[in-house]
Amino acid sequence: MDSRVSELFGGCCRPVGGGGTLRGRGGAGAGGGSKGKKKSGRNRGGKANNPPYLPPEAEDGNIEYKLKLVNPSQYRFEHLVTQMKWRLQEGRGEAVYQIGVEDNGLLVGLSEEEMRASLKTLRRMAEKVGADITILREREVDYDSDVPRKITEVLVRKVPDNQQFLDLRVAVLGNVDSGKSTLLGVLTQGELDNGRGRARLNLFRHLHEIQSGRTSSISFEILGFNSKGEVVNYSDSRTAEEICESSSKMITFIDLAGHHKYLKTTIFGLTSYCPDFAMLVVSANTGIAGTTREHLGLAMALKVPFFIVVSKVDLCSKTTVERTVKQLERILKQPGCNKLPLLVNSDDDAVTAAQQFAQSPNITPIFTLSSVSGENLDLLKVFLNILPPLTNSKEQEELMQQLTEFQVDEIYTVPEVGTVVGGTLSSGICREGESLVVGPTDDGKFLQLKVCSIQRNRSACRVLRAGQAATLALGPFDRSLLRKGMVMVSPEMNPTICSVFEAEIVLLFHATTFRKGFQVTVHVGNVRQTAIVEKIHGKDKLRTGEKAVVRFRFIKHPEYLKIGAKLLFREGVTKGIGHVTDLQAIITEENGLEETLGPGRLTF
Ligand SMILES: Nc1nc2c(ncn2[C@@H]2O[C@H](COP(=O)(O)OP(=O)(O)OP(=O)(O)O)[C@@H](O)[C@H]2O)c(=O)[nH]1
Ligand SMILES: [Mg+2]
Repeated sequence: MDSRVSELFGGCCRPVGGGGTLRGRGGAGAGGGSKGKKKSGRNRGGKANNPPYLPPEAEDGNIEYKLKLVNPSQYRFEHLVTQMKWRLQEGRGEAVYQIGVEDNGLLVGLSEEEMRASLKTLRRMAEKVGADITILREREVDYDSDVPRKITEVLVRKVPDNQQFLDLRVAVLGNVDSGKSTLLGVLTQGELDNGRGRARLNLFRHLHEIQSGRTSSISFEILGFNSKGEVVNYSDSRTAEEICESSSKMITFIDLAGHHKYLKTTIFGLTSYCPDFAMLVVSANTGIAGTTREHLGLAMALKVPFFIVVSKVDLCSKTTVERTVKQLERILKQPGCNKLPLLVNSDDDAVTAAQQFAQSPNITPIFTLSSVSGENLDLLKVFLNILPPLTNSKEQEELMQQLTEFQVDEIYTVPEVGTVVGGTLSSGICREGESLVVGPTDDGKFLQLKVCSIQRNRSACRVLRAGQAATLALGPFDRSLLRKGMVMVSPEMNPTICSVFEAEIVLLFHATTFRKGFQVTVHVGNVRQTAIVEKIHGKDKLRTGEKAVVRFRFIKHPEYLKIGAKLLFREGVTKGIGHVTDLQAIITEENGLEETLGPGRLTF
């Protein structure tokens, strides 16, 4: 992590001039057609009458180029179907086909007749693998020919089977009152806001339904898309269960608090719920204010790819909106951020944004919209519909092969159900009725328990797979033995726990100097505890921007940590980031070895 990210946390904004903002480069049509020629961007086609190109087709990933698919032989058809299965696997159930494009990226284009026949074949292929197709965009290419030729970009999405929809988590960040909850209310309920919190109220009522559920400071909202790419939300479904049943893809938004006094909870939301992406909401009329910069810094520090929504454009003039966008572009281009802003103004831009964003974490799409007038809301939906997962099926399979590990983020007592924990399955598979161990307790033990039932998105689920968030009912298990930050793992795992660990850190901001004896709140995944700085290797103090390997000791109880885990710490204005490099393992009778409670033996 670049230490210059500290500018976002504590330093001031340093404007830099120059270009670099991408304004809708178009995907299939980039550089093709009159619109494309005016645009700038990495994948641009080039001068007029020169053949426009996309980057050459990648072997892996979920994007396939096909020049044409006219009347394939049976043998070729079977081959095409196998290939589609592979592309869908790469995109965890989603693939994008560019028709009329050669493997080297040359945008050749097809006549209307050829395109019609090719799409017919594509539809047959999709049917064969149990998928639906949706046309994302069509473009004309006009170089070197009088006859108009077309490129068509098609989304292929598998119809869900057995709750196996694609599930993406998006953490929602931004200053207090920037319109986060309102935007989520509008997206998930399907009704516009009145500017006085009506959409937000809808959401609160919805929260009320799950009274025994999540805390009021972190809430979850779901937005589904069906295999045809249409929105599935509460406007036509009554329950979360119905939404899940009709969706092929589910976006779970993690609504976080904007106010500074809830920063700890907001950090917890970002570190423990493992969001795939973050959405930073900035109010057009206030611009970068309050906690915006800090939230941006958090997403950067935790390497969560983020996009930006400039909200409330109905409240101000075009000039004010432009000023806010410029302000954001400046901060994004600063050396500490090094991002390439991409302003989304059309459906075409939204498709490009989703594809480019997934390919390069440096691209930062910016939307300008209103939750009251609904302006540009559709562009955000187009983007969310196409936004691909960052891991492919193979990586997902590998995670599922590992031993079961569930992070405990929330604990509740539900009448007639008993103790319930909420959190994420970070590896393996968890089934109803499974026996696991939970810990570490204050004295470093792991306790046996049984998973009585599992719920995802408030509907029953028999099998939980790695990467999925859920609530698990533990029956009569004593709630007072549990705390946030614990893990529930397979009994055969024998997890390493520690009170003392080392981390390579960079101090992002500190008012004076950071030295031995200093106490900070450490966040590592779902672990949040005060730790004391025991040693700074090779130095006796650290200043802002400096790096070092530091030894920390948790002050209350041991924790389950992993080498390589991202770490974030803060105390007042002091902030730092890094990763865990070593653990001083505590070895107890319970994990099958000798008893050396307290500072134990080094395992490295
Ligand atoms: N005119 C207008 N008002 C909006 C828009 N979006 C939100 N608001 C209003 O702004 C106010 C604050 O919105 P919230 O959604 O509660 O803001 P928030 O970002 O969730 O705030 P915290 O949860 O406190 O961090 C509400 O009164 C909304 O009605 C918009 O696009 N246009
Ligand atoms: Mg809110």
